[in-house]
Amino acid sequence: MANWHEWAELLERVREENPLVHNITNVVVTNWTANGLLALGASPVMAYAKEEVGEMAKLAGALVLNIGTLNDKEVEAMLVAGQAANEAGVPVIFDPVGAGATRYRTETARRIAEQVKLAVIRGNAAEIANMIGEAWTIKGVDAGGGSGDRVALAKRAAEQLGAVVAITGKEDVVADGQTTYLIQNGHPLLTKVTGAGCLLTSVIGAFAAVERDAAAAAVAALVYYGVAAEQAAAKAGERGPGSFQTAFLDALAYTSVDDVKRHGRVEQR
Ligand code: ATP
Ligand code: TZP
Ligand code: MG
Ligand code: MG
Repeated sequence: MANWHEWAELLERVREENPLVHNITNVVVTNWTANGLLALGASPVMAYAKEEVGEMAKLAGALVLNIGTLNDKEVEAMLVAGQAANEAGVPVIFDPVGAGATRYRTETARRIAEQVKLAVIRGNAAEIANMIGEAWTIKGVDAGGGSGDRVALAKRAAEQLGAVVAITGKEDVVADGQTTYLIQNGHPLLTKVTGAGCLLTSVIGAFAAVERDAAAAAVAALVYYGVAAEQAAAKAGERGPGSFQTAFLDALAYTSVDDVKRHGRVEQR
């Protein structure tokens, strides 16, 4: 494995380059995503109209597509933006929120993956399984009680979808078809903050904007995010999810490359 400690330094590159991240995301997490990207040191923009998304995507360092509260108009804009980003060589990161919960979500997630070249797809195990036609229980937008080999699932999905796949949960798995990485950082309180996954997908976008190796960008983003959550939980976890959420936003800003190298738990499989 390329030394993941080297990849951890991408955090500094994000902060130096302050990349523009174009998000077409859901109504639940819009403000949280913008604030999280600002705390990290990236520059967020949300733009949804099909009349402008192609132009915006081409200006950005990365495009993030998220189907959390999808509708036809937005999906059309996602396809326009995705294709413009592909033409301009801008990496596209996809969050298939709720794929498998309804037919519309599953079909849309697959359609986006077919029509747009995706650099990274990040979701819970159920969403990723359903994208490749495998059954896995899902409860609304949250991972259901399904169980299975998540490492093997990530590998299959990366091969079939031709993208780096990140499956998150208690333990995160990143697969690029050849190599698989396991990241053991994070905190259970992240599951009590809506949009913790969605913001993470946009954070991967910020890292992908400064690093063309999408697996390196995804691993670096995940380990940074998990370490930030651990620091936030140590400071404010006892007070509950509200205090944790605020502390986590702060931790996204102050977590350093050194913290990530010191506390990161990454293995290659
Ligand atoms: P879900 O739809 O299942 O809620 P999500 O899209 O919100 O998923 P998560 O899988 O919860 O996304 O991942 C968001 C972040 O939370 C990741 O950094 C992940 O490592 C972390 N995380 C999730 N569950 C746990 C846990 N039980 N312990 C530690 N970290 C966790
Ligand atoms: N409903 C539709 S999108 C959304 C909810 C609750 C946010 C999901 O965010 P995450 O990051 O998957 O927890
Ligand atoms: Mg969640
Ligand atoms: Mg999610």
